Amino acid sequence: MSLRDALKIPATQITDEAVYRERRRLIAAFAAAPALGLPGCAEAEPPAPPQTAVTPEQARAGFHTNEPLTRFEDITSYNNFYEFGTGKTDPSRAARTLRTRPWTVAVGGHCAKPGKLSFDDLLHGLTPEERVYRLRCVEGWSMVIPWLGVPLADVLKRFEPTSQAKYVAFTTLADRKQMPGLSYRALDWPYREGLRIDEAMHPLTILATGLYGKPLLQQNGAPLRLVVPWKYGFKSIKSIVAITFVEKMPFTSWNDSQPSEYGFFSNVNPRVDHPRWSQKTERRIAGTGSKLFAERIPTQLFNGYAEQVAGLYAGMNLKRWF
Ligand SMILES: Nc1nc2c(c(=O)[nH]1)N[C@H]1C(S)=C(S)[C@@H](COP(=O)(O)O)O[C@H]1N2
Ligand SMILES: [Mo]
Repeated sequence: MSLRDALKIPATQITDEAVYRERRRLIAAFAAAPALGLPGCAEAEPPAPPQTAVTPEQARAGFHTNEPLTRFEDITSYNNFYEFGTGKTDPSRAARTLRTRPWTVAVGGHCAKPGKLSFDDLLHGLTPEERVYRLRCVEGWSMVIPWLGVPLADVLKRFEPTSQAKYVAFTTLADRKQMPGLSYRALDWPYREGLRIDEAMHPLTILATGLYGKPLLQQNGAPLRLVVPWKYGFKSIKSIVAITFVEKMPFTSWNDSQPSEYGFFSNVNPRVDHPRWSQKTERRIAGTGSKLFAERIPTQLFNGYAEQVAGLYAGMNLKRWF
């Protein structure tokens, strides 16, 4: 199945110059509009996603960046993985107890072909491709990582989601024997995350299996984790054991823990501050020598991927749906 089929977009729209121009207009509108939406916009449910698409060429332009890469040793030693402790250096020390083979992922919900699959079956026929993406964490730091990953869409479409599949819910393993952090109720375990179906099917969204050409280490979410480069880091759920197609916006761990601080969408947006800190700038983990952080830089709308993803949120009040 082609990308176009997966997104159910007529061919005319994909090649249509007008679609491209409309996307440029939307990006400009997002950039110019005040953070607050129009008065009176108090929707209870998010608006239906618009039917927009990026061409494979436009998507590919998002797969690479010339920015300096974060060092392997920093990507693998400065982590958030609360199942192994809440300190940034806890996971690299504690996650060795996570056994990543054999590994099964249960895929079900609103789909024609649910199944329980091993890690290898899940990736059958797909060769992980290198994609250099920025990972933006909510607390003001970011990394530039050469991920190895497969498009999540290519995996999902095999299970034949039905029209009731409006969202995709993801669940991390929760095994007290392997994950010491589960003894503390830092979050309502298991760790859960979710995407709207069009976000899940977007070509920038990948299931990552490695970085710097090597299989993922446990602290980065082995054997497979989500990477959604235009969203804050907590959407990148690690060590996934279940993927479920659902009709309603699913439970997500951080939204459950602090609903006023973490929304369902969590798109990187410098104009929507976290209640306890500004989201306008970030520090790259791109230090040299003994320095971990580079100088502060302005955070970009959608983490710099507006060209590829702004169309998904056309007409949506990004302050209300943060
Ligand atoms: N299961 C699980 N996934 C998780 C987390 C977690 O605590 N548990 N932390 C999230 C957060 S807050 C961030 S910033 C990223 C960090 O990914 P990294 O350690 O590979 O940089 O993982 C996300 N995925
Ligand atoms: Mo994060």
